[in-house]
Amino acid sequence: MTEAVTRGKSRAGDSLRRVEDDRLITGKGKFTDNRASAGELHVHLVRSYVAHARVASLDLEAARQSPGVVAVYTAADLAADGVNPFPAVKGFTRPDGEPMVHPDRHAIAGDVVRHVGEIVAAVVAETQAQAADGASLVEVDYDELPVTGSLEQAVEANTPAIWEGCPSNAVAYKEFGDAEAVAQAFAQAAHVSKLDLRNNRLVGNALEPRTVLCEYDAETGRRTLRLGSQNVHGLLGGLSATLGVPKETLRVIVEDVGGAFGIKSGLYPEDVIVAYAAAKLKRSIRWRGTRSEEFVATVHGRDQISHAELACAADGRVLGLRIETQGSVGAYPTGAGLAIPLMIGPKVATSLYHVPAFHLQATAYASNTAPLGAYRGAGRPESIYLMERLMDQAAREMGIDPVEMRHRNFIAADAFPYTTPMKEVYDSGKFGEVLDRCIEVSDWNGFAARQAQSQATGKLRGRGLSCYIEWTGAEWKEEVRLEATPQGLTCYSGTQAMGQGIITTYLQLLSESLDLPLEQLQVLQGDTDRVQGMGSYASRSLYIGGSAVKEGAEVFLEEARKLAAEALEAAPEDLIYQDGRFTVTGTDIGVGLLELAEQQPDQTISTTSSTRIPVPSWPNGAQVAEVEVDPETGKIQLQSLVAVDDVGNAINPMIIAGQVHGGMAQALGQALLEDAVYDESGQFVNSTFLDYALPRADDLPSLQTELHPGVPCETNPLGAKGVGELGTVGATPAIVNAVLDALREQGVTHLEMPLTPQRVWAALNH
Ligand code: SMO
Repeated sequence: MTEAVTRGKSRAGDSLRRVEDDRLITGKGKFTDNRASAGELHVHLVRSYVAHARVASLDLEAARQSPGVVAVYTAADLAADGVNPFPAVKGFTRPDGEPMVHPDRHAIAGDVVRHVGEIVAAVVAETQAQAADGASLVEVDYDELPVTGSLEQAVEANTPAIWEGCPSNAVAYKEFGDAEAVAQAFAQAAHVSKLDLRNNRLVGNALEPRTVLCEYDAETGRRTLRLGSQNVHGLLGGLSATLGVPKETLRVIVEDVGGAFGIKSGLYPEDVIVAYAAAKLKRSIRWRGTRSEEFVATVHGRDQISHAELACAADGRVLGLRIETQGSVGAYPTGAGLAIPLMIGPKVATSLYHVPAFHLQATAYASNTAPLGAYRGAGRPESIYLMERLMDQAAREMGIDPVEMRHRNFIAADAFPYTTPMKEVYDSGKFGEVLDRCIEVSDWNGFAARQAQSQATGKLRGRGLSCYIEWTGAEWKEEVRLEATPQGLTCYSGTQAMGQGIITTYLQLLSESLDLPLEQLQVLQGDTDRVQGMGSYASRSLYIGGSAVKEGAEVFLEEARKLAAEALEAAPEDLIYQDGRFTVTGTDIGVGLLELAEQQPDQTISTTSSTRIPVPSWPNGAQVAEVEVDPETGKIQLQSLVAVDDVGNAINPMIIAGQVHGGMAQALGQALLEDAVYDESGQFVNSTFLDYALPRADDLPSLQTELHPGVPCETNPLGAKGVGELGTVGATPAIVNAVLDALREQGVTHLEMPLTPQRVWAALNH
């Protein structure tokens, strides 16, 4: 690790301070809501307060007469103007093998609303306050329908069907592995551990609520949508299909994004409504989401129930694993909402263990709740939580040390490439070494002394462990364009910054490859007119997009070398490139890169290249948590949390540490605090920060993170493994396992997340 620098040259491996931060922490961020647009109008959305109903009537007259109101739209207006439902989600089958059917999702609901917060009308006015006033005058009559208010209700027999043609609310199903082989393994087992648990439903709660601004170009009729999105081209595609207009008539621009974590990766109804109104009224239109709206109208994360059984030999070696998972998709399916329980989670269901026999059945259920989607980890936290709870339980039941239990089951360091029962190929890993290092750093073996100290103050102390691996990726290709002008060099990338420091990381790669100082380099993202690419999610940016940056720099230098050879009348191979300058070997005749750009007819040197990394990376690690529980109140205080991670080659260790820290905090939220609760009538009970608890600074101890060196990824030129979600995947089970360890002597063997003081106290006083 070298000294942090902000100017001059940098390279892979530097803990370069984030170039983004100076601007972001001094109020110079360019978030969508910071941008004023001349003559803009404001939208206020009328949202359903019931979970399931026929919209019997809508009275818009009073709203239309309200001061400042310019227009009021309903589903009928959008339909009359050719707006389509959201693109259908395809490729899934129901439990009976028939193709999945799902109701059309409209930007503004038509006849039926299926969750609280669904939009039934949009009021456009000169000011935000006038739009809100107008919206308050919209009269909606709902004929209420029977409600399936939660996943738990949906999985029960005979609950009200909420999608036509889907009588059981079981909307899609997948099965993996070999049921027969698993049955045989269980028949031979010395011990079987069984576990039922729930993975609590979470709200993403990005620091920046969504704002959508659409500008209308009167001359061309072209619309520019500005918002925080993880994937401008994905959004453009969905928007153009839904609006029924060619992509060329739309442009999507993303500037700064105040946190996304998956929830800003897809098309939202608000995007469609704002773009629709802009064309209809030929004005700029803004929707600014309130925190309350974000609770009920962004996609939610997790929400799964699982039953798992682990068959072991007498020495603790796993013989077989059987899992049944029920995942919620909410009121309407999103691609991610289905893929998470049915495809992505299962990819790591056997985690970093050798599991000889494996069988998994996953079913997705509809309910009258907000749609589910991606949220940091998206399937991997659910699978790893299940596996690590099961590993700890099996170890305890068999009287095996939990560290030893893992060691007996790790995929061996000499077994790579290793093909899992899910047919995934792990390229590299040293799981045993990583765990041993985490045991050492966390002083696992010095626990007894700390436990005695806690006891002396009347507290119960526990230590917990988790080992984890992550599938990362999807959309395995990225394109970059490098463009040198006399002013400097710009790299255009279709991956997307959203606070994760990717610009800094790319600048390091560019500075190293091009041997140029940082002040001559910039990275441009988030504009469908200027970049190509598939955006940022699933920890894909660095190892796919960064690999594309590195290869793009090589392609660019190749082209520049040719141009320099012409300019210097020398053979390309006789040129030496150093410090941004080509020099003819053995002379001082040369030309600088930017100077060379200036000599070109259009004063530009530009190359475009595309890089394919066709396989995932497999970051992995181990975490140890220690907690103190106050038996009087049930309150848990996290005392320490240590992570040792294998992220392959580290491009910026400081940024990685920040990513892991943030992930750990989010994981603590799920473990101890957060739960989006719907009641039986489909009301979202705790949809405000008064009732939905996010982690705060004093919930967290000083976090310790370390990277395990020497396990580069074998399948991309950077040798990097994705890191964005890793901390979240690992910390949740470590914390819960620690709490269960603390309560073990009291006979508590199971608790559901979040481990609130009430739940802990009740378990201690049952
Ligand atoms: S949960 Mo992510 O942005 O794939």
